[in-house]
Amino acid sequence: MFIFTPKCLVLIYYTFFVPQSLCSTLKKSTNLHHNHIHGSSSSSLTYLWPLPSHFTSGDQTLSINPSLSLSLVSDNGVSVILTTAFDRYKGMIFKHGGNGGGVGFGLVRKLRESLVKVSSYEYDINQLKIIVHSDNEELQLGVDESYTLKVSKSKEHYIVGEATIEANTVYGALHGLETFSQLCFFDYTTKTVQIYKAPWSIQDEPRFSYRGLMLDTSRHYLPIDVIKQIIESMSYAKFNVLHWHIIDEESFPLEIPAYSNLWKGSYTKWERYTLEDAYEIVNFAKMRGINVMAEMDVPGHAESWGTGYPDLWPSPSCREPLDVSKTFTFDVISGILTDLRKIFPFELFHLGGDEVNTSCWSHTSHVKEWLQNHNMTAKDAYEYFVLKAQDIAISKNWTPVNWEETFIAFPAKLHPKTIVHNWYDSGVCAKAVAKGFRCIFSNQGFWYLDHLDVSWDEVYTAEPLEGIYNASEQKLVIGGEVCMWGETADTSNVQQTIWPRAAAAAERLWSRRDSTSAKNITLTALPRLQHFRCLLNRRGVPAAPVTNFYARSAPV
Ligand code: CP6
Repeated sequence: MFIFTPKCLVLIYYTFFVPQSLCSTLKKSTNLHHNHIHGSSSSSLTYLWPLPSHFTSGDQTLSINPSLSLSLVSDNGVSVILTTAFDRYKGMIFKHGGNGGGVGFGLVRKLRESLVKVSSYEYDINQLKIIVHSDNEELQLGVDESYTLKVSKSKEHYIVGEATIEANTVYGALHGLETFSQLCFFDYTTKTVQIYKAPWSIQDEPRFSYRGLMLDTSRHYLPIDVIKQIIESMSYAKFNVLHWHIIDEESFPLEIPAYSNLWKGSYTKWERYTLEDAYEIVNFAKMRGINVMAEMDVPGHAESWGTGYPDLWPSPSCREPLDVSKTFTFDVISGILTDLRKIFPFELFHLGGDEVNTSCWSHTSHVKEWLQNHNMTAKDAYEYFVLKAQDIAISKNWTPVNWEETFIAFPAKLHPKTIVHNWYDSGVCAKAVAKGFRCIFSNQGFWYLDHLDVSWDEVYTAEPLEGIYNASEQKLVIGGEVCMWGETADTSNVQQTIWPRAAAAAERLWSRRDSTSAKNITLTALPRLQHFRCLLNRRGVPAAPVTNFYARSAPV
């Protein structure tokens, strides 16, 4: 339930009704309209986030027809992903109307358009052309996300302007649409949507193929609509993986048909996901170019499994880690993975493996006996458990991802396809790639969003390739991820905690390393990020202010 305290009302006001002008005049450095109207384009900033890898701009201002049409050029039919994305972006671009009245209601606009025949010659850009070279819409790690975007005014006055996105896949085209939408500004004087600094020529591609955000739905349940809002907002910053930390020790909110008592570990029957809910989330994400990587964290962080199946606990007083001595434990893991395979097509699956305290295994008589019979220490049994879970995942055609403790404990035994997920020790990715493993960077000192004392610039300057100099080792760092652990976040504050700092990591992961250097960070990155935060607010995302007085090193 949402409780409407006075603070909430203020928040809702700012979230949904804050006028664009208020948000963009909060800081004198974001006075972009002034710059553009007076044509000092070369000195003004490019208000794109994340910054494209290559771009050139000019000094023309182009108006966009609110009845902008889509021309799709592809080999094989019409892509629903692109047509629905086009409609979504049109809604965002023309949120304020923009056809004379300045009214945001589509109905009013349609009425006016039917009464007054709007000539397309009133506008410079009437059509957005999207060219996609491949009709393969499979979304996997390393999918081609590059695109080019060109916006220009024709030299011949009787031919109108052109806006063209060209990409190899629909997922590159989606990024092109996002960039196009960020070029569009509502001008309060003319009440039209305009693109400044045209002609634009943008050639863009991501620096890293894995750009993730982790959500934890075990510590606090997050309703499906909230997860969808977060996925939608992730696409604005060109994130491409939602790491869904579904289950943990506190609650088991997911339906598993093979072992239907498992979700008895949910908080309440209203705080759980059916497999259909999960499928809906995966599909919603795919429509936005985002993969969902599910996590089943074992053998630690799994106490909630035993609510439905107490046999998974070594004993009533030893509820974690899961009982390594029973075949039933691995039957349940296998059942979960079989059910989840039907829902999660992404090749990566996260098996956790972090923070495992095995001491109560050694203090539980039947487990102790099993260890002795198998000539194992408790640490050996931890390795045995993680590797067995890996084998099950691999047999179901998954690439395993594990938290760094597994690599620290038994690097030579991990399956060579394992992706090591750093969180604690800042040197782990360097060590992992030196041994030939792929790595995901999520260092808790910078990229744990629940650490409210980390300021946006500390998030921004964290570098996944720090200390890794060899080019072939650098390639093994597939990217990074910001983690929104759920102990302190639920529906009421989760988006404010994610944004805008997640966007700082998103630019680090997308844009070229030389454009994200610490130099001039407050001059170029800060006003652009403030602008992006306002864009989030205008699109209905309750992103917090960029700088605050609580953070360790809020820049001036
Ligand atoms: N839950 C799980 C957590 C954390 C981890 N795993 C965690 C540990 C330390 C901090 C924040 C989060 N809450 N399952 C570690 C990967 Cl500071």
